[in-house]
Amino acid sequence: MKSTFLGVFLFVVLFSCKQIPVSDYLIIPEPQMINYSSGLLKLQKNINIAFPAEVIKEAELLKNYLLSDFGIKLQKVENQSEADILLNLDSGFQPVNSGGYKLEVGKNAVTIISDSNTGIFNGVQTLRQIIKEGEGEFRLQQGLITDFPTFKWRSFMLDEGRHFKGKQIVKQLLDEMALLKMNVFQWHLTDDQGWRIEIKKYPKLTEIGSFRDSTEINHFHSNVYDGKPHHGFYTQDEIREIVEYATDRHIQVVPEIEMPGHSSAAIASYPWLGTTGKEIKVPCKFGVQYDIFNVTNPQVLEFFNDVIEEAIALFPSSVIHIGGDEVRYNQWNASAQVKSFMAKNGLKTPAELQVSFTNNISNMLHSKNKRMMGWNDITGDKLHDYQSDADAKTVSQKLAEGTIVQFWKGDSTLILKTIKQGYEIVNSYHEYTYLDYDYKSIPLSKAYSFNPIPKGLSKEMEAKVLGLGCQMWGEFIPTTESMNLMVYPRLAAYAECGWTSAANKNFGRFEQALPYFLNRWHTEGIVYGPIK
Ligand code: TNX
Repeated sequence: MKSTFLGVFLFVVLFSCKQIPVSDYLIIPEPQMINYSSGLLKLQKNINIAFPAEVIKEAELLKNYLLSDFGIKLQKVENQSEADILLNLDSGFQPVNSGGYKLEVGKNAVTIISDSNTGIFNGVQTLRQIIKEGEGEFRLQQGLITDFPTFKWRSFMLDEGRHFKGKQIVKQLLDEMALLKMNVFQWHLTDDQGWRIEIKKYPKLTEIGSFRDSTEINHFHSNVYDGKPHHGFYTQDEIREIVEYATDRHIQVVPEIEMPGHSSAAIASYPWLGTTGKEIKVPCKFGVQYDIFNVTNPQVLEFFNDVIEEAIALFPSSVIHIGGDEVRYNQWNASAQVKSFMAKNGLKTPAELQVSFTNNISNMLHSKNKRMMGWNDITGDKLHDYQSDADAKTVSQKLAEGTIVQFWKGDSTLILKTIKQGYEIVNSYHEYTYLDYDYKSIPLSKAYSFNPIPKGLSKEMEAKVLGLGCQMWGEFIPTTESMNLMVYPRLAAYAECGWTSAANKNFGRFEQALPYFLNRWHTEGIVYGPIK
C-alpha cells in the first residue's frame, strides 16, 4: 500500500517537472546547459547526413564513429529535409567560449550547429554519447544542448623521454582525448633517459640519445635495474603523421623539449652541449640528474635555435614548451667559464642565469611567431630543497612577456604572484594532476575535485588561468597496460575539470555517467584503474 503511494507520488513529481534530470543524458564532460523535451528520436541502421563542404572532415569522422560505435551507416544527402543528422556552420551562433556548439535532438533529426569546425567536432563527440541502443533501434532523448568549454586549455601530457610508447598508442590516446573534448596534447619528447624526436641536423641525438642500456625499476632511488636495453624515437615523418591525426581531432600538439636540465640524453649524444664537456652515457637511473646544458656557450645556443627551427617546421602549434624544470646548478657553479660569463653579464646567481637564458629562448621563439611555455621553475622561485634560498631571492631578471607558466609545484601563492606579474598560467599542480601518482594519493574523486582556479583570484585574474593539464610521467610505466591503468579513468575526471563549469560539477552524476566509458575502454582493450 505504502509503496503504491510512493510510486504515484514519484510519478506526479517527475512528470510535473519541466525537465528530466540532466543526469539522464550521461555525458562526460557534462555540458553547460541541457533542456529536455519529451519524446524520443529514433534512428535506424542506415541514416542520412547533410553538411556543407567546410565540415567534411568532421562529417567523415562522425561517419567512422557511428560505424565503429554502433554499426550505423551514414549516407550523404544534399537535401536537408531528408537528413537525420545535420551539421551546420553558423557565424551568428556565438558561444560564450570558442569551441562551443548547439546540439538539438528534434522530432525528425539531430542538428549540430557552431560558428567553428571545432565546435561542430565537439558536438559530434556529445552525439556519440547520447545515442542509446535498444530493441533493434537507436534512441535519443529529444532536447537541446547548448555547450562550450569553461577553460580553453585542457591538456594531457605524455612523457616518452623515460619510456618510448610509439605511434599506435599515441593515436589511441588522442582518440580518447577527443571523445572527452580535451584539446592539447603536450608531448614530452626529450629527457635525461631518452631523446625521442629526430633532428636532421644533429643525427646523434637519436643515434645515441634514444638508446639506454638498462632501466631503474620499482621506484625512485631503488637502485635496482632491469638489465634490458630500451630504445625508440619518432622520425619526422611519423611526427607529421601524428600531428595531422591530432589536428583532425582538433587537438593542438605542444612539443616539449627540455632545457637547460633534463638534458643528459642530448649531452650523451654531443658532450660539448654539457657544462663539464665530459662524455656521459644515457642515464638508466631516474630522479634529478646533474648534467645540464652549458647555456653560456654560443654553439649550444645555436643548437637550440636549430632544434627549435626543426620543431617549428613539424608542429603548427603556436606554443613551444621548453621544460625548464628541476635544474641543479652544481655544474654551473663549478665551471670557471660559466662563472666568468655570469660576471661579465651582471648575473649574480645561477638562478638569474637560468631566467636570462630562458628569456633569450623566449625572445627567439617570439621572433618566429611562437609563444614559449615552461614549468613554473622558470620564474626563478625556489621550489626544491637542492636550491639555495639566496639564489631565488636575488633573481632580478624578469621573465619575458607572453610566457605561459605551467604551474606544478610550490605554494599556490606563487600562482597569484605569477598572474599578478601579468603571465597566463596552466594549472598542473602535482598533488592533483600527476598521473604517475598512485590511486591512494590521487583517487578518482580527488582528481575530479581539482579546480584550476586557486582561491583568492579576482575575476580579472581568473581570466589568466588558461586551464589545466594532467601529466603522465613515464619513469615507472614501461608498458601500455601500466600506463592505461594510471591514465584511465582519471583522464575523464580531468576532462570534466577543464570543460564543465564549477556549478555543474557533481561527482555522483559523473560516476553515473562513467559506465559508458568503462564499457568503451573495455572493448578497446584499455585496462583502467580503480573507480572508487
Ligand atoms: C617531476 S614535474 C618532474 C618530472 C618527473 C616527475 C615525477 C616536472 C616538471 N618534473 O621530471 O617525471 O616529477 O613525478
